[in-house]
Amino acid sequence: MPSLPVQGRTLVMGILNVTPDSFSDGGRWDSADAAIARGLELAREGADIVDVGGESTRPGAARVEPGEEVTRVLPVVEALAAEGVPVSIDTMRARTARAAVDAGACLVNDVSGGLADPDMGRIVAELECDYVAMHWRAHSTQMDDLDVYADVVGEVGTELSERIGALTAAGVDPARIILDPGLGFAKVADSNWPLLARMGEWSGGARVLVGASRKRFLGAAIARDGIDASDPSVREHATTAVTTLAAHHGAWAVRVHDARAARDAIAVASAWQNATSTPE
Ligand code: PMM
Repeated sequence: MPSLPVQGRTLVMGILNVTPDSFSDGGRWDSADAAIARGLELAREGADIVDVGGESTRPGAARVEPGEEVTRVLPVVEALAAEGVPVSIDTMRARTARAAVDAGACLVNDVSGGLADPDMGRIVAELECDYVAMHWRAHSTQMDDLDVYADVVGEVGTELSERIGALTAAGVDPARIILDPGLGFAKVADSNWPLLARMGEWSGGARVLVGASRKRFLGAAIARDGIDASDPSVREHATTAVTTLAAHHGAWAVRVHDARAARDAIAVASAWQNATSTPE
């Protein structure tokens, strides 16, 4: 089974949504064959990990039946792992996480940080795999109403610490937990930027995953006359800018649609960083 790479640079997690309705790539890879081909392409283009998801979490999305989620993701996880591609499973359900890890996934990416399924902590502890705990307040039908913070950095930090407490109480090794600020989840435009700019304050030294790719808050930042930033693909250059900055500030990984652009940005950030520490 392929395992998580260790590279000494920010890793690239390529997004592979096997769904009909995700906000940027929904419907493009919703047959197993198309999804597997896309996963292999992401790996060729530089993704260190391919993140396979079978349930859209775009704002307003309805939940998918558990059986349908497993049917969508399992053949894709199995085929990519068999080809030696490190795979993460993007799910809020412990049952899907277990099936995917049994099929070869090496990382569980849970946008709810264990809040959506009370069995998640126990199952991840049993699976002994790495686990992304993302900051989350509610399912997609309600999340935009929960962008209510007096101090977004402090509150996200506190709520993530509570998740770490619950997960470790369920037996998860804290060193296995990667934190994610949940950009766009219960965060409309302005709440996202302090979480990026002040990563060290809410993360408490844990590994950080940044998932900004093509999200609405980037569209809001780049909107100007002549630019229709309501189309997610128009936000790609802004995504690459975030990747460069996230890599410069030591993010463990970025979760992106365009793996090649992310690898180029990370290479630039590494070259810059190396030059600052090399004597003239
Ligand atoms: N965003 C989406 C889905 N899964 N997982 C993590 N860890 N972090 C994110 O920000 C995140 C995620 C929604 O975006 P998509 O529809 O492009 O997958």
